[in-house]
Amino acid sequence: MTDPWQECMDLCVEVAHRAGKVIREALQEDIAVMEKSSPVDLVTKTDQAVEQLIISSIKAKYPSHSFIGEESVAAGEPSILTDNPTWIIDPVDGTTNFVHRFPFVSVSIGFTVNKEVEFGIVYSCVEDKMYTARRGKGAFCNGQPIKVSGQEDITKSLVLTEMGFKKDPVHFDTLMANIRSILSIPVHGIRSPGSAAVNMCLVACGSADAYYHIGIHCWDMAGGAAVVTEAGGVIMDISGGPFDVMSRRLIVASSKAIAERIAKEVTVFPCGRDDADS
Ligand code: LIP
Repeated sequence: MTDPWQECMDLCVEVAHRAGKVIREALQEDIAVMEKSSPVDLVTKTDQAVEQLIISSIKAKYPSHSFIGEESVAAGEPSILTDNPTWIIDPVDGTTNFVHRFPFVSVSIGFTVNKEVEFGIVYSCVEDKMYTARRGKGAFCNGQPIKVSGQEDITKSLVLTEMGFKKDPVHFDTLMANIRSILSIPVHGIRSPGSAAVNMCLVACGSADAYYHIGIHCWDMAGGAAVVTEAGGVIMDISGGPFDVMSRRLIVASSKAIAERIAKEVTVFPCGRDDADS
């Protein structure tokens, strides 16, 4: 029996490669920077053009599918996840990195059916690393199998997190207090590469042992969720409950022990949901 979604995944990889080429070419030009929700929430014409390229290429073959794209939502489209086959797209994950030519910039695409992630791809296009994962069939980087570090001792772990955009006192003070709590365990270190999707893939390939974040979006997480899960990683809500791709928060880790310890240490602050207005 043919796998109905493999053809979609093959198209996804081909389109992501084309999108990555557009991003790399844009890095050679001047970059006009625009602001979204704040002076540190950036967007560029490349974000918008790449999302248009991805959605139009997929829609041409699958017109009945649904799409949730970061820049489409920013332009007023709803971000509602239904049972319909849905493509969840971040055209340039790590836009601030892109603007500064900091080399962690990725195209992130997750594909869901009945609200379950069937496959995910994250193309770290400056590094030219294509991470792919199909549900139940393993995770790969440029076609080579990848797996998490398997680290279970948090005192021997490298942890990733991000600073996000919100700088109001509640978010900022809690975010900094959480970093202090994690560092005080102690852990070997904390890093903030600046792309949620790349962060999840760094855990998936064993280059880091955990990543936690409150305040990102479904388009940052959907692609990497498949990659880290299929690489043998653990993915859960920041509270320790089940992961919810619309919840704007997550923990991924090399083991349940590390994920659960982070859930215990971190104080959660409210960040809304992607489907809150639906
Ligand atoms: C970014 C995330 C990053 C986070 C930023 C932003 P974008 O996504 O990948 O981890 O720190 O606040 O959310 O906006 O570049 O697609």
